[in-house]
Amino acid sequence: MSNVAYSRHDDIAVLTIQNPPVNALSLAVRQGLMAGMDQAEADSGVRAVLIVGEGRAFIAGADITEFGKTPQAPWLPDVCNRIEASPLLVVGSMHGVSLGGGLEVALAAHYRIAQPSSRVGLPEVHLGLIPGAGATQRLPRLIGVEKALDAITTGRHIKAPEALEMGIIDKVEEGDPEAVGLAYTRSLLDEGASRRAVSEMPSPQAIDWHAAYDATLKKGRGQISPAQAVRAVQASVEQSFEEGMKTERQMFMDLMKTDQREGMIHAFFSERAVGNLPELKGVEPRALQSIGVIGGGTMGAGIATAAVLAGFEVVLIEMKDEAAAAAHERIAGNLSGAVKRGKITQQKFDALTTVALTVSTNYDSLASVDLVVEAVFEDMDVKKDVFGKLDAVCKPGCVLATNTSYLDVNEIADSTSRPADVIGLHFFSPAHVMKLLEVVVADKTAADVVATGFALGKALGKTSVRAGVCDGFIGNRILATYRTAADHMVLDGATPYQIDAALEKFGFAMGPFAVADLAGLDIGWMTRKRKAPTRHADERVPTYIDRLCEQGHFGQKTGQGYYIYEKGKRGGVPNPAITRLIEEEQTALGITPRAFTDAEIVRRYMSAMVNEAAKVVGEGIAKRPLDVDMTLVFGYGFPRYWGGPMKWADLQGLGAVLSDIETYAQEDAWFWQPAPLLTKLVAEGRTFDDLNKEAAK
Ligand code: 3H9
Repeated sequence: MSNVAYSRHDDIAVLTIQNPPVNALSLAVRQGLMAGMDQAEADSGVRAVLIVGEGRAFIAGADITEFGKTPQAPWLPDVCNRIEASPLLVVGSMHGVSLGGGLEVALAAHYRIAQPSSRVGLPEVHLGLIPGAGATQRLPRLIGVEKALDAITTGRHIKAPEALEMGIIDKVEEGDPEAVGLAYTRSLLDEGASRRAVSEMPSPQAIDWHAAYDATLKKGRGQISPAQAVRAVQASVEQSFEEGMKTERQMFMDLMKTDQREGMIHAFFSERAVGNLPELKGVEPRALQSIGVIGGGTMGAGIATAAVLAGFEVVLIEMKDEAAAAAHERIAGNLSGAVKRGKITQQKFDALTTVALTVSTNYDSLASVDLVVEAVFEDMDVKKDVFGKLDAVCKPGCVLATNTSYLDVNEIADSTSRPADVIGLHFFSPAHVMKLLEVVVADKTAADVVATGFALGKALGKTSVRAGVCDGFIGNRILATYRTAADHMVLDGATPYQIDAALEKFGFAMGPFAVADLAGLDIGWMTRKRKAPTRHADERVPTYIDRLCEQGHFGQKTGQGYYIYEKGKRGGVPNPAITRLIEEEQTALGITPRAFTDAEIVRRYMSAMVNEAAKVVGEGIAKRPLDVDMTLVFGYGFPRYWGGPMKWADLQGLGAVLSDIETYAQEDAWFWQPAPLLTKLVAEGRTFDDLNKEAAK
């Protein structure tokens, strides 16, 4: 059955794409477009063709589910060339989104009209690809190289009014897409407008390709597709249209075979699967209108900021008047950042800081809220005290959430009279910016409370991941392990600076030591003290950094940590005191430092991460490997183009990762105990992705 309907309105043929939910360009749609063009040209009296999409979008692009399979004819570039070459006048009427191949179909049309609310874009780079159906050749001819490079290398969604200004579309008009498209086509016919093929427009002007390529490569932190896009656009200047199309096709096919393409498509689907939990099927979340926040420090203020921005009424509780005033100021500061970035108006700012937000020192103000998030000091007794007060004042059915990063949510829940209403909602700082939310499900948490946690995450624009209860949940537990691997390498001879540089080259936003400085070294110091009594005798724990903390140096906030930070300067320079402290510890432990290659640093760091992640999945703390992948990508700066650590491990081959772990275990059998799940998968010849697929059945 064709997914493209043919209809006729006087001398205009209308091709309506019908492939829900987003009109992806599947084989049937490509065949339907070809057949529709043939029919229109054979239909006597037809002078023009209008292409529209049914449902919520014009076309969201090529069908991503077909990637990795042998491409079947007709290929999309040929479909686009077929449309453009038609002797009839072809018009595209766009609504919703027109992305990737969807915009390429529109660029093959001779004229484009769009709804004011619609968006266009070429997001292929976010899938590890470049546009593969002519956009790298047509767009520069239509709007010039610089604007085309901006659209193609960023993959950003461009709103119709801006697209009009850029010259991507010809007209913006509100109305039914078919009706508006027909009226526009009619006016073009009446004016005697001629066919206008973008491929026949003159070649665009060259730019400094070297500089553009280098800048794009650097910005992508190792991601190759945006830089390849620069090369493809270069071909639009230096080659004929036909040759340029061949160059683009070759690059597209080459990128299709890369690990980065696989990683990014894994991320695309995992991002959508992460909130799709079998336990939530058919479970309705509780109604959410007002949110309470306990504690107005950086975290509490960030959560309150995110909540007012999402339209919730917020009641924030602080202990004293001065702290309440400081919390209000912090939230206002966050919101004025949103005004500066043009995200909200000054008028909205005024409403959010007055009407939507109440700051109080009285718990009774929480009597009618639907959900409370506690973000007070990380101490079990303090938390239990807060939950006791919440238990007393909150209405029945109110969700009681803790933002703890590692404390036992079961213990907190059991300290109340309503453990089924208690859940962990672990935000990441700054909470109004960071995308990740760990929804921590305790033993007695009710299913509709879990659903409410996910609903809140969605309303706040977060990517929410389900986690079970353990020390550190998914993210911080894995972080503790790979951080330890980095610490061990420092003791053995790699410098923190070499480690940071190697991991940044691998694609992390920041290396682990720069991150520690940013988060505050006092956090790790406190954790080491907390864990000291239960530490196993074989555990290697470096203490050199404790010496720095003892002197009151906690990283960026005090100006000194692994790096020294000068006021007004971005980033820091290596701290010579650290080098000295490391040498002293090596001497005390009788270690002769050895050299590490960058490759070994990455391998050890990643092996530690994957091994702990496999334990987290094996123990059911994360339900699926993809939950770990999304936690690391959205909360820990893991390079999206690897898809996440579990996907990275699949791409390396699990056997190779296990064999590395077994090799490292010969030096430190305590730290490098292979995860039973990893050993099992290797023995069975299966991958982490097999587990994801089984969970989706
Ligand atoms: C390309 O075009 C290459 C060409 O240059 C060259 C080819 C030769 N294919 O996100 P949602 C599914 S590359 C298949 O939840 P929203 C999605 O998985 C492509 N399926 O909704 C989900 O399925 P389910 C360039 C797709 O409203 C459902 O649709 N295009 C595709 O939040 C709803 O999606 C892109 O990269 C697809 N192309 O967002 C666009 N797109 O219900 C990628 C969506 O089973 N897509 N699905 O979970 C998006 O950015 C968003 O999905 C979109 C809608 C903005 C469209």
